[in-house]
Amino acid sequence: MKKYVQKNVSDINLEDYVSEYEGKDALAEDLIFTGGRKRESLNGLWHYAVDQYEIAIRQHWFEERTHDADGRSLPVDFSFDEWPTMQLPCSWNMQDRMFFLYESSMVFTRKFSFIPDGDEKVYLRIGAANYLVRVFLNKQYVGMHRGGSTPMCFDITELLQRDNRIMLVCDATRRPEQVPTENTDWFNYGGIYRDIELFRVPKLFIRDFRIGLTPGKTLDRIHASVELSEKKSLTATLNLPSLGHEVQFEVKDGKGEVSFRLPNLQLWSPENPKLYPVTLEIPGDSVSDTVGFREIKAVGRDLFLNGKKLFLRGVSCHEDSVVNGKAVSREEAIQAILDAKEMGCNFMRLAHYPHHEQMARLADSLGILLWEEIPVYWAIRFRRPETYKDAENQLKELIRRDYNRASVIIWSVGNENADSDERLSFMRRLAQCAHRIDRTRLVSAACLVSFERNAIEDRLAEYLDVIGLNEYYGWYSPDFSKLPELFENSNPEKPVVISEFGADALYGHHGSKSDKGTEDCQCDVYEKQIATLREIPYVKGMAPWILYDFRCPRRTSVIQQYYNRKGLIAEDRKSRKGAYYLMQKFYEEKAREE
Ligand code: GCB
Repeated sequence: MKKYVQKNVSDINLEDYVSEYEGKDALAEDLIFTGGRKRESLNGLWHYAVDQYEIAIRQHWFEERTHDADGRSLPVDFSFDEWPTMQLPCSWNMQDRMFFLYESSMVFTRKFSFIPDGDEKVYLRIGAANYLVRVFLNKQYVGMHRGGSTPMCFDITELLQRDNRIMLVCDATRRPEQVPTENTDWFNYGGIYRDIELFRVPKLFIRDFRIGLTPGKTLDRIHASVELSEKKSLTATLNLPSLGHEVQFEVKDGKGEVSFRLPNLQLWSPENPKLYPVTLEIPGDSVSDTVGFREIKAVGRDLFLNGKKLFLRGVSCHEDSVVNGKAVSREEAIQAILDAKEMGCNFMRLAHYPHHEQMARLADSLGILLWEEIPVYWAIRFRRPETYKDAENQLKELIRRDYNRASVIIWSVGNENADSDERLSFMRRLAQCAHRIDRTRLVSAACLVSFERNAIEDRLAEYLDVIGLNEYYGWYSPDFSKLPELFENSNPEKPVVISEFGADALYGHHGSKSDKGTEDCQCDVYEKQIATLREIPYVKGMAPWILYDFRCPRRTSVIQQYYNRKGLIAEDRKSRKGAYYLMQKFYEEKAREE
């Protein structure tokens, strides 16, 4: 009792109540390969409380001290099982008007039972929680995760019981040192908004499994690698049943790789999204996946897919839904791909952070190429080593999550940050990291332009394979004649992909071409952009901004009403603006040229 009272009193004067939770971060290396594994879902109704003052962690609610050592009841500020409930996963902003603009901490808790099954390990995996989440199980602190869009795994084997209480404290505060920072051009949805699951694995298990086509002349060589949970040596078996191919290889000290030819392979492409089931087995464990095999290459100023010249007919896309916020449903994800395909796209830029992993799986099976990105976005604090670590970890988590997805061809290490030595060093290290871990994809970023010389000029370009360029001629830069001039003044050694261009338009709002916010003005910008871009030999693709109008607190004009209106389709995902059809016509022509 004495201890508790003292603690409680000291809590109210505690300046640093956070540091005791530091240093137990779930990182990319902690992720486990989940393909083919049985999952036990913890999605469903969770009790919740709004916790603006972070009392849950200040007062150690997870300890559930409701009685003193002599059994006398104590006053407490929580009542877990009487709190209201919320269906997780979700963006809390969409659950109640009261939470619409809430950007701080929320506590979630539930009970669940667990039946142990022999000598196993158990991992808790959360698909994503924005931005910080701290995990507590059965009165113990398990660990935390930073980064609002990538998955995390926690080993909870030792803490699990038959009857369990889990508590998640999710903090959506925007902070300058995070990735992204406090200032973005999208809505900061809070919550545990992707699946919460348990995975049981044997003591010695397959932690990571990667497979893909080896870049080269013959395009029939497969490369696979495995990482075990322990530094053991054994024989692994890889099986591609539909090709009648099985191969065994040695794993030494927990790591192994194999390379072999498959002459009767059909390559994956948007036109022929051929996928093969594959399994990997070690004694006592096995995983599986469904994968496509393709080669993406940049040579000089050209892009090649499976040895054939490629033009990226793309569109950018946010993860944002009027109804579900950032927790877009599977149906909405499918619809986004189909709306893009109907416009003639073979490519989507998933801006500006890792979207739900289902997106790349759907892109694999529906046939669309992807650019995936981490939120190294406006005003990153490039000097802070911890900020770099956070960004690099998000990149590694994304690559680990989606390595086996044939649809993903580009990792983007960031978007629009002003030139400085710190920015160059930060983003160069990220690009080098992506290249080091993945030799089968291209690395890009939305690069810079020199305004004095009006030319594409970015010191970062040296470390990239593709130069991404966001340009808003006809919109933020009203003098459109500067765009052809920019291209004339530039002589890039690498393919350029226009990662953004666009203009705002409120669906159904008409006027003159110079009336900002009308469809007519948006169409005018698109017509000029298309006419210019189609003539530039080194422009090897484009991803206009953006497929759907999306929520954004920065956008307060009468036209915008808290939406960025640059969508080719309105936020209802139905109303197509005139510019959608202009792009469709252009992409039809482009496709015919191929
Ligand atoms: C940009 C940003 C994007 C914004 C867009 C705009 O350059 O990359 O995130 O939403 O411009 O609409 O201003």
